[in-house]
Amino acid sequence: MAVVDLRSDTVTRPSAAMRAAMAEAEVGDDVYGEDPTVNRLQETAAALLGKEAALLVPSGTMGNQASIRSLTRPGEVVVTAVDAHILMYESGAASALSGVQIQTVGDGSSGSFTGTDVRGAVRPSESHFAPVGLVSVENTHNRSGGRILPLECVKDIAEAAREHDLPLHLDGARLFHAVVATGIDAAAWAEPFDTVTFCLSKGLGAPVGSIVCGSAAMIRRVHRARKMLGGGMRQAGILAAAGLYALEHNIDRLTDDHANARRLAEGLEELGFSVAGAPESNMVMFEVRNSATFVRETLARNLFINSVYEGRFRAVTHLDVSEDDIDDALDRIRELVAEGVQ
Ligand code: TLP
Repeated sequence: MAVVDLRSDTVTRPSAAMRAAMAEAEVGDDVYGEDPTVNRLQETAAALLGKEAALLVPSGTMGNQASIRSLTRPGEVVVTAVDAHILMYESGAASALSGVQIQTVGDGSSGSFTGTDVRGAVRPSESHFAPVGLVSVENTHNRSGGRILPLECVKDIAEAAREHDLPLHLDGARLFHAVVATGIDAAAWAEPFDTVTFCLSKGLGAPVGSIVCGSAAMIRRVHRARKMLGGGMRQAGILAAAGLYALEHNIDRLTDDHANARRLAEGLEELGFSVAGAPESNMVMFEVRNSATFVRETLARNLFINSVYEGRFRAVTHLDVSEDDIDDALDRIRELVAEGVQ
C-alpha cells in the first residue's frame, strides 16, 4: 500500500525539475552577500510582497523569531491569536531569545482577533504592567485548521496597533494559501506589516527555507538577528534556486490542495466524522473518539495523519498528495469505520 502522508505540507519532496534548478544554481558566499541566486530570490520575494527588502532564513521559526527580536525589547508583551505558532510550536523561543511574554487574545476556535482585542490588551503605562511591544498575526492560522483571517480584520487590527504605535508582524508561513483562496495578492496582505515571514518549504514544495520581508532598515536588523541565531548560510544559492522555482511554479497550484482538502472533509463527513468547519485552505480538522486505535490502524495502512491533541486530528493536503491519494485515504478510513474505529 503506497504511503499517503497527510501529517503536514512540510513533508513535500523537491520535484525532479526543482532539483535540476538546484543543481544548476550559480552560488557564492551569502555571508558576504555574494550569492547571486540568494540575491535574486530575495529581490523576487520583496517585489512579490511589495516590500523594500527580503532575507532568506533557514526556517519559519527563525523568520518569526528574528522578526520578534528585531521588533521588541525584553520585558515587552507580544499580542497574538489564541494557539499561535509562535506560542505553541517554537520551543519557547520568544521568551528565551527575546525576553518577551506572549498574550493571546480573540476567538480560540478560529484563531481570529480584532482591533478591539488589541486595544483591550494595551495596559496603562505604569510600572506594574509589561508594555505591549508588538502585535503578531498568523495567516493562515495553523491550529484552527488553516483558517483565513479576512483582510478587513487584518486592517482593523493594524489600525488599533497604529493608534498605539505598535509594530506588526505577520507569520505568513502559509500566506500564499490565503492569496489563492481569496484572490487578494500577497502585497495587499503584507501592506500593514513591518515584517512578514512566509515559508518556501511548506505548500510551495521547497526542501528548506523561509523569507522575511520588510523595509530595508528593518531587514538590516533581521539580518543581524539571523546571524546571532546562527542562520548565516554560505552557498545557499542551491536552496534559493528551489525557492525561486517554488515561487515561479507552485503558487497557483495551491488551489488543487484546497480542493483536495474540501474533498477529504466531505468524505470524512460522509463517513460520520465530525469535521471542524469546511476547510478554507489546505487543512482538515476532525474528531476521532477512538484516537489510539485510529492512530495505530491508519499507520498500519500507511496513512499518516497527526493528532493535534487528544481526539482531534489534522490532515494537510500538499503537492505530493493527488486527488486519487485522497480517495485512497478515504477508502482506508472506510475500512476502519467498518471495524468500528471512529
Ligand atoms: N508548522 C509545522 C509544525 O511546526 C506544527 C506544521 O507542520 O504545520 N508558522 C506556522 C504558522 C507554521 O505552521 C510553522 C510550521 C512555522 C511557522 C514554522 O516553520 P518551520 O517549521 O519552517 O520552522
